[in-house]
Amino acid sequence: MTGTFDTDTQTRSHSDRAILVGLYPVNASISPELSLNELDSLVTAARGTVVARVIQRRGRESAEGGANRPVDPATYIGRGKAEEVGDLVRQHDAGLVVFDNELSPAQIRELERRVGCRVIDRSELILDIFASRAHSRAAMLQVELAMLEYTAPRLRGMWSHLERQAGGGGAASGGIGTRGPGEQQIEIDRRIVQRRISRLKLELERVVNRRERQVQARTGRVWTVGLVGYTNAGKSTLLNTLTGADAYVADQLFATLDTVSRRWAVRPGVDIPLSDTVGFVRDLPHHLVASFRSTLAEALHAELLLHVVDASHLDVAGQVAAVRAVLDDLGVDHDRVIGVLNKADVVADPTVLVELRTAFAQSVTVSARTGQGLDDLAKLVIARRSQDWTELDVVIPHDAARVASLVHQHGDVISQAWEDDGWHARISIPRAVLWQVEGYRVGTA
Ligand SMILES: Nc1nc2c(ncn2[C@@H]2O[C@H](COP(=O)(O)OP(=O)(O)OP(=O)(O)O)[C@@H](O)[C@H]2O)c(=O)[nH]1
Ligand SMILES: [Mg+2]
Repeated sequence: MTGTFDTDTQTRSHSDRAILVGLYPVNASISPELSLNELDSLVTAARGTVVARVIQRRGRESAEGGANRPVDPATYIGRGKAEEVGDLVRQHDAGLVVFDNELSPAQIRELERRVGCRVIDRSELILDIFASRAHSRAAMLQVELAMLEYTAPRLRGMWSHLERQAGGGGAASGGIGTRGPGEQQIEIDRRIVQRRISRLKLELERVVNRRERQVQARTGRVWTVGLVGYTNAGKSTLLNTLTGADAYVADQLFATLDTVSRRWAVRPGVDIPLSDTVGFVRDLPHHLVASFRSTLAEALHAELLLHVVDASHLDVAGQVAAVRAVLDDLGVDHDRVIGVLNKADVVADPTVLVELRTAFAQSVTVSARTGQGLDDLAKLVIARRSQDWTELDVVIPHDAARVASLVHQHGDVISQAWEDDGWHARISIPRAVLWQVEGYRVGTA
């Protein structure tokens, strides 16, 4: 798939030089600077360079206008401002204008005409990053699906525009013979797109189901932990530190697109499957949320979720709120979430941590980089698990191999010895399977 920016460094010229534009109400919930900082990081993640920023303010956010109300329906930011952006494009030799706001296909066309280069919005930029990062079959399917679903209404938009053109004659509009060839072509394109979307959805379901079965077969476990959080919060770093894995870590947005699962030895003899997943972002294009739902679902199935937070980030409260909104949307119960306040090593103001703690029912302050707080995290997780699990001593006779293998499949062996009368072990197992070993229990509980 082709990216928004030229990746070939030889030809990198004006096409990777971008200008950011944002329109914000005076009482916006997020500061325009912070919002554009994030857009800047997104452009960097797509291998572009930001050469200028334009902020446009408009009146207070009104109930009926919503956050996305344009200054002018045709140009979104107004003609004067569009002209200003056009001047900047020429002055900086830019090849792309990226809007922080969502634009309609008609607005994009009008703006491109006025500023003299390609115009995209934040959603399209995010789709572009995902497209260039997708490697696994599931991720590629999800990205293609999101892109097609993004394209489908645009084809519709073009179609209605042609319809208007063809139907210019008043009463005759829509009658036989008024359908132009362009319109027919778009109608066909739409059908092709719809068919492809259905096929992708089916295939995606198959891939995800297969993977779920593999994960289940591999772990055979009922109690797992999932990492969730804003992009760049440090989820993959935490996975690596805790499990010794080598998941890809980078100071860029959306470094991870796939779910990976590794064993985390929370204490000797006890390991728990821990899974990493795609990061969240404010106003994630809903097509992406929808198509990544299946990947997210894998992580969200976990009994316990660790919401990893970059406590050093300027907009940490906004990021926590954005993640929570997605979790709520996916029906995750807050009780199942522990806050992991990460990057404590670079938090300048400790009062931030105090405030953040109040946002979670339960939380722990850590640094995935220095290892600070990770013991506390493990203890917290063990404590949570012990609500669903129990520890006991058993003696299982050598001829009861079925029971021993049940213990190995579902539980953990904390200590063991083989003696004449059988296998002596201290084990930890889910309460759900306790009845199957109850008969072999020895000593006090
Ligand atoms: N100072 C500091 N930096 C950290 C810490 N944890 C992670 N980082 C850095 O934060 C950046 C992002 O880390 P990742 O682990 O890739 O973050 P992620 O949450 O997996 O991000 P995505 O996969 O993009 O969603 C990297 O540059 C890490 O080195 C930490 O505890 N302290
Ligand atoms: Mg990651």
